[in-house]
Amino acid sequence: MTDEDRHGPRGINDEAPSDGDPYLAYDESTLPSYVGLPSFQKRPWLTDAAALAARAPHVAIVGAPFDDAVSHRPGARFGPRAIRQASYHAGAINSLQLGIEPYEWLDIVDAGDAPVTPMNIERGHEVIRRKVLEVARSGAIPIVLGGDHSITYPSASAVAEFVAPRGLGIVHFDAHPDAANSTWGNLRSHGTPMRRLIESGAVAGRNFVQVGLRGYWPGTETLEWMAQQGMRWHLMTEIEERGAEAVVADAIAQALDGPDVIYLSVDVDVIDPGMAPGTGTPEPGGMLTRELLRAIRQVVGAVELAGMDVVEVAPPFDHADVTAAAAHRCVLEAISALAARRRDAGGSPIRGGGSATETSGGG
Ligand SMILES: [Mn+2]
Repeated sequence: MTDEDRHGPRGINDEAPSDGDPYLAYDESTLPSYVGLPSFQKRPWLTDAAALAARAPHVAIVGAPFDDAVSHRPGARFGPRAIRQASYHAGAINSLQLGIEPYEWLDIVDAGDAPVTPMNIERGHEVIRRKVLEVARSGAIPIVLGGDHSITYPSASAVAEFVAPRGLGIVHFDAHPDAANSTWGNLRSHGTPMRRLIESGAVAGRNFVQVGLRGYWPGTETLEWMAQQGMRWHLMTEIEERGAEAVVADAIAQALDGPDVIYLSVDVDVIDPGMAPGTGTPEPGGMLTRELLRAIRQVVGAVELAGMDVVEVAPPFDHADVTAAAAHRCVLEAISALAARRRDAGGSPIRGGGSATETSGGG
């Protein structure tokens, strides 16, 4: 242990301090996850655009607490808070899956929530679009916590605008394709964002790749439209037959067939509702949580990630926070894979970023 470490904030697995005031031994980042403000993983809460631009973090969490566009059970507006709280870790984290401590390689902040208000879909989408664009322009990869899936329209539009003229591919995990033209006449529902993204030119249909589709929706008219756009999709039955890893490898190649950067959209309802019941339109027969977490490591490890969202966590229908925890780990897996990419590309570790000491809240 170095001198610097000895005099820095203590983690819960460090020995008791032998000097100084023991009652001041822990700072905000190393106190337990249930103490203090629930920013994502207790990362610095940095909502101001100028401060964000000055810091230029590698990754910024963005909340999109919006669910005015759902067709069935509401509640995803409470998703960002539930996901932020679904952690028992404080201080540094160590990915056992990837053998890396992400904060040693990436500066990660929580940029707060887009300033949505209820009962106004257009306004909600516009403030989400602006917030995500602001984060992308700071140099950070935005990781957006939904919110219903309609938020992918403004969020991925902002990322597409930022990366232009480079093309953007989308890998989309979901039970549903969300590519209908309208839902009871509404063009901005959570059943339509993927069609809007293709129609607006934000992403080419042939680079829009969906994984995990199943159930009884949509009808053939929508599927025909999707095929006409060149969209590629992989049904849950294909995962059952070929295994997720082979299917996800195909999805990555299809999304990158032209573009060289990827937006990853994860609807938590791609997971079987037995493992993720807290969602608005549950569809039995989905992926295992562990399959999805592995798939996220696979995607983020293989592509240049420009943005990501995790959506449709509806806490009122959750049990024991199991769905929120799955969504939270989707984010941690992506962060860990981003860190591993930086390391494996010969990048340098960083110091600080809010918590430099070794600590963990295992148990
Ligand atoms: Mn969806």
